[in-house]
Amino acid sequence: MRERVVLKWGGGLITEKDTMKTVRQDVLDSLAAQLESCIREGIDVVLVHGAGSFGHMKAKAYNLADGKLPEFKSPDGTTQEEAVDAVREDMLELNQHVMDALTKYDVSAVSIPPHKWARNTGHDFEADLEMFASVPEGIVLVTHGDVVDCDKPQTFGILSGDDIVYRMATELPNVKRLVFAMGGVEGVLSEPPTTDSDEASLIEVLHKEDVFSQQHMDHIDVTGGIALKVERGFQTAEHGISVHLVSGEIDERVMQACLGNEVRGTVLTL
Ligand code: IP8
Repeated sequence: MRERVVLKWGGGLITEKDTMKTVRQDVLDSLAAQLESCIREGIDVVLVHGAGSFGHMKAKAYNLADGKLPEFKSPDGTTQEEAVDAVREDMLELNQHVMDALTKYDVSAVSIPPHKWARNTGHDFEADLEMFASVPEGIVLVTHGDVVDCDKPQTFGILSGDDIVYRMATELPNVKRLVFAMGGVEGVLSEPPTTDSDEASLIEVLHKEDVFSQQHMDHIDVTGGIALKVERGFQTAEHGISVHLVSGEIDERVMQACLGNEVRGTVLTL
């Protein structure tokens, strides 16, 4: 049986995070080419991508992460239900860019949006991941962060790709590695990348008990930023799976990490 790797392409990597619905085509092309090399090297990849500016901005504007708010009124008159549909559409659009990039590099892939197979949010969301285990060798299974239906009274909520990768990595057979490809950073930094201090340095090996200061950009990001990746990463590592956070913008680091080669980034260690 071929080794399996679960790979997350961060939304902040594949989109311009501050510009509504803008993809970074050069980055998508490079990531797709690296993924193709991985398949050629004989590993199977499950790909989960984030939302970036195709999800977080509208989700924030219409408070979708908090679920149904009976008193909610938006300045433009859009209801939360309309916003749920709009964000799902936008995510399908981003997913299409991802699928097109994969096709361009001859990668065969199938995609299923979480609002069709998952319910509720957080790492214990409800889903039967069995169906994903039967994807044939060499075919990349693709999914992404999404707005999913939730039990009442919440009714809907945001399911992050970071929660999905944890479940895929720990429930699908033969997963050896989880790789987070990120934009703007080379891994986990000792200081937030936005501070003026020169102190921010890459933590190459992050131990579970290590503390690091992290500024969560919650004015943009409705899910958990780097802190959620690290938390889900350690939960994954507890199942004996290696977890690596790397830059998706430099050289072929994502490919190297997926192949299990040593590469600059952050490795999580229990
Ligand atoms: O970017 C968030 O997914 P993430 C999904 O993987 C939406 O955390 C729709 C904001």
